Amino acid sequence: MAKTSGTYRFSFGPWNISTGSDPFGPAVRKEVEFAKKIREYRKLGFTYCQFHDDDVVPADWGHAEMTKGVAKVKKLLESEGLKAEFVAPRLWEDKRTIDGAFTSNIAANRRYARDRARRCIDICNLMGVDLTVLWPAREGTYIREAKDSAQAVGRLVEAVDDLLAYDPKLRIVGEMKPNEPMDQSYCPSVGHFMGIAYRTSDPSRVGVLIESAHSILAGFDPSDDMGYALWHKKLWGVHLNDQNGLKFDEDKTFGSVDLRRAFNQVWVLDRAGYYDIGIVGLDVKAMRTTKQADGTKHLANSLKIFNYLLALVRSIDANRVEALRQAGDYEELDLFILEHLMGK
Ligand code: XUL
Ligand code: MN
Repeated sequence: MAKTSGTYRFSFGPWNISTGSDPFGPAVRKEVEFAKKIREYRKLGFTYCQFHDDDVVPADWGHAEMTKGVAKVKKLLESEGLKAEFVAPRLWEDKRTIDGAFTSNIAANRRYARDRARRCIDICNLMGVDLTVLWPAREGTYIREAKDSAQAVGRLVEAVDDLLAYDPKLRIVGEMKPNEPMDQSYCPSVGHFMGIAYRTSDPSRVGVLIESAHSILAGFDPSDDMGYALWHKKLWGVHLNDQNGLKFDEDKTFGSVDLRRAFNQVWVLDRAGYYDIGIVGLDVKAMRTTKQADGTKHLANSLKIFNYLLALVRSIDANRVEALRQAGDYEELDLFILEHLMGK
């Protein structure tokens, strides 16, 4: 990837402009047509799109139809000066994935998951991207006795290996989340997926995408998760957002719950030169109360907050931080950071 000298590139997915439906109520905003969503990207300051396979073309299209459909989307992106960041297989909506995809107890359903994921890699190739994301949404259980947990881990390794073999140029990132929709995921954290990555046939092509809300739901600080993955040189994607405590995955505007926690994420990313490594994805959701005309504000606002925090990260007196670290004066460091955040 070309050096961008400190300049970040931003992405989101079409699902981030949503109708506001939730498990307890229907849509409150009209579905925005796909091409119209794509035309919003540049206006909002974004240059990369994230896709699920069926955001690009329906999952039941045959090869010829799929090839044509992908070419159409690629052309649309090009006409807007946009690029795809990744295409991810949506392995959680089809009836064959009700009880898991790669870890289903039913062999035919595991084959469906494998074939659907391979087809997604075909779409990646047609779109000209070398990156896919595995969010193992249903690779877990509602009750412990439902599956063999040790066997499930092996099945996840096999699934990743299958894709690595299917395309020798492909890079795969796992996006881990501890729960929701399942009671308990088999791969709940960044560290869990890292263990899997190192057991695959080519660990150099397996990394992670860290979502702030998912780390918070697991009880971790997202910036520490990022530091962990960065040391391993495996942080190839982020989904920045925010989360108010341990409840359903909220996908709130970046920094809207805990500015200092958001500041720390930007700090860790910027110190590691993430701008040369990956793209900043903002996996944020509008509040249900948001009006149709304001259905993209959460995206623009998240990007704005990122840039405000970036300015704070870059303007902090790093020598003072280091001196306070050396002195072990964390009370003073605490105040120094808070004052910096408050513009004092
Ligand atoms: C799920 C989640 C997904 C993935 C893309 O919580 O974050 O939106 O990011 O499938
Ligand atoms: Mn996400």
